[in-house]
Amino acid sequence: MTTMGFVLYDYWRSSAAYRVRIALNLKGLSYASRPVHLVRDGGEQHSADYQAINPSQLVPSLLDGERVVTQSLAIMEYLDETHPEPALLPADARGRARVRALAMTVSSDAHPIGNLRVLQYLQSTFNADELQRADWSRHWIAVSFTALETMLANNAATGRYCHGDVPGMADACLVPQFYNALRWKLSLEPYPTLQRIYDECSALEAFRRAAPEAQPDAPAAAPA
Ligand SMILES: N[C@@H](CCC(=O)N[C@@H](CS)C(=O)NCC(=O)O)C(=O)O
Repeated sequence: MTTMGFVLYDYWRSSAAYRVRIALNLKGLSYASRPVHLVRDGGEQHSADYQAINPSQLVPSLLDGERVVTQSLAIMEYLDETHPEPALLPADARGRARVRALAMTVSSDAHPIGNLRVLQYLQSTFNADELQRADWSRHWIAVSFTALETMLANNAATGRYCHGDVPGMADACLVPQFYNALRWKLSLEPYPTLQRIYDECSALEAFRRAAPEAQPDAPAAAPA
């Protein structure tokens, strides 16, 4: 089904926005992308206009008509409740708890400490240089990836994707974080299950269209 009326405040390299792009694509929901440049002019997320939409000064924000929904996980659950098919969460409570736990290992544990504003604060307040900031990012992604690898490997509920054979909310969180890991050149050898699921997802059109380099605001030659 295709529904008009969604506007996504987006940034090509935002992994939280990337999650929502995947979710919208998986559901076949069309949307208009409204890029918020996170770096130019000190970051458009800090402008008064954008703060009126999202006081957290973070992307993504989703406009559904007049209604603003923020927080990527809340947005994905909102989409799932308003457009149930295909589902991003399993039908059973235990399955939903597992998928949310996988998703939150990315969104609550790994992602916030590697966010742009954290890296900027490390630089401005503690003089952390580029190599130190890259080390920081790799370290915290590795901590969460170690947990995720254990949660996913040898678990009967893991299938072709994070939960069974249908891609869903956990995959929409894993893939963007895996993209971040590639960007920071984290060694991925210790995470064969994550790599396998990333490869499976990357073969799907919904994920390919959501990829940073496929976004309208991506620079022509996207930086590494
Ligand atoms: N918990 C939020 C996190 C959103 C977030 O951190 N977005 C990043 C981009 S991935 C951002 O806007 N960063 C801007 C900044 O750090 O100033 C969500 O899941 O939506």
